[in-house]
Amino acid sequence: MTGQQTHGHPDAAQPRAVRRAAAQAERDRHAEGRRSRPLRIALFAVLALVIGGGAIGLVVSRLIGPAATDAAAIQVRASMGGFNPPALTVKAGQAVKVEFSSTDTSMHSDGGGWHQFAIDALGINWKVGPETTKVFEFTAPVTAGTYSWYCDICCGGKANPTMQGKLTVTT
Ligand SMILES: [Cu+2]
Repeated sequence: MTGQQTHGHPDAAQPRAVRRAAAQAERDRHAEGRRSRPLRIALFAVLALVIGGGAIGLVVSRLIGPAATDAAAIQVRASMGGFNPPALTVKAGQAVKVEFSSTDTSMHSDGGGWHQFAIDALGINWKVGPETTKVFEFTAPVTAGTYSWYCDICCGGKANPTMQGKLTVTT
């Protein structure tokens, strides 16, 4: 019993200290509240941007496929939906660089995400795997004309109009 009473004296001083600390904490909280509201909004905006941007980026990357590795090359992207672009125009005799990509994933049961870019008359037969990009080169014929290209891997093969495109050679 006496042991507890010896603590009586420090205990008596504590409430004042506690009150002071509480008042200080209250003032701090007010100051904090005023300061951190715009800060919290900014933080939220940044978080929303990062998360939203990441999600959008993921969707976009799924739609447009792998990033181009050669900015100087003509970009041709293939998916089950078709070729993008579905037509190209080049100059006769021109050295042409094409970056060909597949935007489809390997989850596609029809072709496994592989696509082809073939022009029999020009000896072109390029293939790319799922979500893969590859740079190819060819020299355009010296005479003007139009050539059809096709993909015979997916979607019923080259008979499918979505798996076709047109190369126009101009003089
Ligand atoms: Cu295809």
